[in-house]
Amino acid sequence: MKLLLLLVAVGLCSAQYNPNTRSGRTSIVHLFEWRWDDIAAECERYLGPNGFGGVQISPPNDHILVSNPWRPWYQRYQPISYKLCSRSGNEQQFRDMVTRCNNVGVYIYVDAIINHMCGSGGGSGTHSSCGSYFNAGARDFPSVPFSGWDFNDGKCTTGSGEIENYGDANQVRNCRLVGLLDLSLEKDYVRGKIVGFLNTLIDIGVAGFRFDAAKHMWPGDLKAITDRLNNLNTRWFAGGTRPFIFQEVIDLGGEAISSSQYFGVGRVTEFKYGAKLGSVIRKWNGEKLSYTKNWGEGWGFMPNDRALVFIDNHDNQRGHGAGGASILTFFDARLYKMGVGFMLAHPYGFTRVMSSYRWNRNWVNGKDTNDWIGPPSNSDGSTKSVTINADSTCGNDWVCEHRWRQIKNMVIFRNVVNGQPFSNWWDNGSNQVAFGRGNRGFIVFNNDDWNLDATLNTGLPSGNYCDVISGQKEGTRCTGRQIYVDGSGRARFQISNNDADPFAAIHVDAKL
Ligand code: AAO
Repeated sequence: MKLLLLLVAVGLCSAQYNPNTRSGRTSIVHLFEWRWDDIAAECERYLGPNGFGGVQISPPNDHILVSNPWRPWYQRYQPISYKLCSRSGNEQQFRDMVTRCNNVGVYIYVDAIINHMCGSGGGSGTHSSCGSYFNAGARDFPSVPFSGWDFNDGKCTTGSGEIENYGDANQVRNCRLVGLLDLSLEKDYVRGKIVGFLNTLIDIGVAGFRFDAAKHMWPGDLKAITDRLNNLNTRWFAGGTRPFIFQEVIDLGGEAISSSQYFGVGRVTEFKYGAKLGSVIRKWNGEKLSYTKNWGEGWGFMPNDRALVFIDNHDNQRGHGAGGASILTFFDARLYKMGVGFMLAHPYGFTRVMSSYRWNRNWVNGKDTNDWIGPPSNSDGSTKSVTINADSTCGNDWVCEHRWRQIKNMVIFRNVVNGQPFSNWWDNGSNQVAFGRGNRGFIVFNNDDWNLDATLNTGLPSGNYCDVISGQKEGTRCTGRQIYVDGSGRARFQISNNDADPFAAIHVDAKL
């Protein structure tokens, strides 16, 4: 009996909800559209040394090449086959990246596009990243192979064959999402092809998957697929480790499909998180930072141990997907850093940091007509590499939010306070708040239009601390402001509303 209980406990710990990050590493970063060679280098030179747990990569498999508009980022969300050649590199480069990142304890999470193939109007020819022949109109994808039998055309009941009403779960799951040919995941043959693709990736050494468009797949089909996945590669992971699963389900309420239907399969993206926090930090709709005292489940979010949280993602930073105008992005850098800082300090959810490339936005009637623009690229369409400047920022229009001092230091903060309770909350009834994580870390925000000057109970041991937002500890010195915590754990914070970053954070590893 005791052995059985132990086995159950071990099973739960190593289940699909566990991110499988190396012990003490608590966040992943989405290196959107990065090349495999650049990711491998970034794991070694930056992510490993700075405590990042892993990388969500762009879809690694064969995808359509779209010419109008020219090579948009979204072409990678239109699979042609499961061969591993994409805009980010070939199979050899992919394997090399996984090995090099794993070897420095930074694991790879694959964006898996398994709901559909390319759009119905994708044409026929060999315009795919691997040069594979296909014929979208004829539903012919010989490199898998898939044929007409493998799609849901017959099951969809709308006249257009498209999803017309998100209030009807059958439509959402059996019809086409924006024209994308919808795979029939109830078929054992189709499941087998997808399982084969995912198991190939697992055997190469990846640690888990984002299931794209999970809302558009039946949870039972996803369960049947995940149950057939291999355990992770024992070259890097303990025997019996299950792949981490997080599913893209947009649930802002008011539709037929809810996140909770997917909890049996794995974690789920909590889209309310970034939408709400964006409103709070922008002070829209009467929101105040002081209202976040019960942030998390208290705000109607899904259970903590099921949530994958983020401030923005590759869709809603450019008006795709959901969340709307409140979403904070690097374009609003000052507010964005506060938002990401809040997320990384707060215990709720498993955190994902976004890393983007820059493009010129062009607003026309509330829509960015440049929302399609792909990664920085050369004239032949190949993606430019990520260059690193002397000050450790990135060149070639790669934004590298994850390298911003404030964000990188908060990724470290989250590791330092891992497992500690939410504690020592303080607020001024408006937009000045502070909270700690047990006796390991403390953060203070001033999002009001006046100065903050308060002596607060931090819960930290007495001593001099380096604020990791205005600077950081380098050797024995602090490049930013210093905070003195007295013998009773109290410290005075003065944060001007005009500070470059109107927040401060201290933790025990930044004690001087
Ligand atoms: C492209 C072209 C299309 C063309 C198609 C095929 O843009 O014009 O027809 O190719 O040729 C990405 C791009 C798409 C692109 C696609 C394929 O975003 O523009 O289509 O690649 O290249 C829904 C899904 C969600 C999806 C999101 C974009 O539920 O899964 O749309 N995200 C993922 C990826 C995304 C990718 C795909 C899926 C496809 O992250 O990058 O698409 O692989 C409601 C629903 C949401 C729904 C949104 C948008 O949201 O709830 O489920 O997301 O609508 O349709 C308020 C509501 C909120 C609502 C929102 C927007 O906020 O509260 O619920 O308004 O109405």
